[in-house]
Amino acid sequence: MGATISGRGLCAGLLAAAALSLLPATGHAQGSGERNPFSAFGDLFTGSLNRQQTNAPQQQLQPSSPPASPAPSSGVSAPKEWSGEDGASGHPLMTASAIRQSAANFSSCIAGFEGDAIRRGIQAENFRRFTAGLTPDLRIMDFVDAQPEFTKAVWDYLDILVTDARLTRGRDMLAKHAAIFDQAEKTYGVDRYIIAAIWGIESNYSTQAGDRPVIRSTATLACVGRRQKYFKDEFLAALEILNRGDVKPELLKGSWAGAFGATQFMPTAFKRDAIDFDGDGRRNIVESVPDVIASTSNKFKKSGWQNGQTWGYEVEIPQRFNFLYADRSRPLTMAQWQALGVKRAGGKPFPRLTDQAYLIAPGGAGGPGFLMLPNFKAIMRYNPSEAYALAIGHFADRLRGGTPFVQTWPRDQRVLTRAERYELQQLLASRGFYRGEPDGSLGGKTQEALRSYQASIGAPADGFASSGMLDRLRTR
Ligand SMILES: [Ca+2]
Repeated sequence: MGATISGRGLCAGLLAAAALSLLPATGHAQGSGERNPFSAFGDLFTGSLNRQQTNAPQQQLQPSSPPASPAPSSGVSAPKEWSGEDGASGHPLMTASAIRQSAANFSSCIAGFEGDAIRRGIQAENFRRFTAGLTPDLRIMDFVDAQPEFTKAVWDYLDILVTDARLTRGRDMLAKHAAIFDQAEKTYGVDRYIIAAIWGIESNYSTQAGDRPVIRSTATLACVGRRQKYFKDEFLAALEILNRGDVKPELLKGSWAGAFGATQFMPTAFKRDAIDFDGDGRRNIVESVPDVIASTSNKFKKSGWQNGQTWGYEVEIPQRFNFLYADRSRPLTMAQWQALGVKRAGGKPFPRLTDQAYLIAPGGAGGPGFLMLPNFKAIMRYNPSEAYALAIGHFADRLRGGTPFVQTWPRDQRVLTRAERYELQQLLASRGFYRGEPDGSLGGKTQEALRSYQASIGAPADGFASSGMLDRLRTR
């Protein structure tokens, strides 16, 4: 499973890499597959981040050589914007020739889904209407296997996502739709500020929800590339949306992986969780604010959101702390954390000392710590990236009137590029700390190796692969 892909387009891989630097050990292993068809980190940050960040990542994704012409025998002219290159995953279905072959076979592939569509209650006539003239969007194949060279630190994402403009807009939306939020909170028991944060970060309050037709994207992915089985279900679920008339065909647009609407539901998630809250008979998460708020609240409720609790706390980690405690598989009670010297930032007490939480330190020993309560996992079920979930939780707190984080981030540090990550692994291997094959991705083995190295030089063993650590490895 590539760690750099998401349906949210170009920046997602960057965020995924940031998430990698957060918790490599567990990040690699998971991936709900729900909104996250490719990467362990999911469909990250649609609109807002993409659009603000488009330039750099797009440059990265420019083909290094001129796009190859489609094979003359294919009979399909591939969209010009596809690089025409083999995918980086090395998957046999991601080679340029396999992509061309699948594209040539696209119409018959789609026609082959008619029986399944009919079994789902879609009339043959509708199936043909919804799929008439459909062509593959091969540009998506570049996104599927993209491996961004440069990555951003978690504080960069927080800067980009938690802005005054977005907060102001969020407060306006909370005021404007207060009655709907009231009703949804009563019905689903999910904090309105979390829902408003999701809405703001996923689509900047419905203004940036993606512009790729969901039918075309999911059809492409169902017939071309390495995740066809997964996307067949998404494609058929998208057809069901049109067949029921929940969303108008011209408004069913979204990310390249098919996440759509104000809070970016994948079609299967829509099928499972979307709610008609305004009672017009349609579950319309594109146009209806009540449907958006209720559908998103319902999804959170099903993900185990605990009513009346928060997601976690910023904490101060004491000097000489043993960072092996910063392990998401090792929750402790607040009383135990206090006994270890961990304090709530800003001097406030923890409300309940019996709460269980796990510790993360996304900027290493030089940045803030966070104790994460069970609701943090509910946010991560929406999108399995720790950086994403932290941004959502913090945004929600700010909407509620909370302050910015108290502690500073190690802004002098830089997250490593892919080449630097590779070098870090090589250097750790040459010193006997790393035994795996260097691959440029910071998995659990690399983090363990880095911790051992840090301990050997008397540095805090936080496993944070910073530019400073690489410099240190280079020189001794
Ligand atoms: Ca409705």
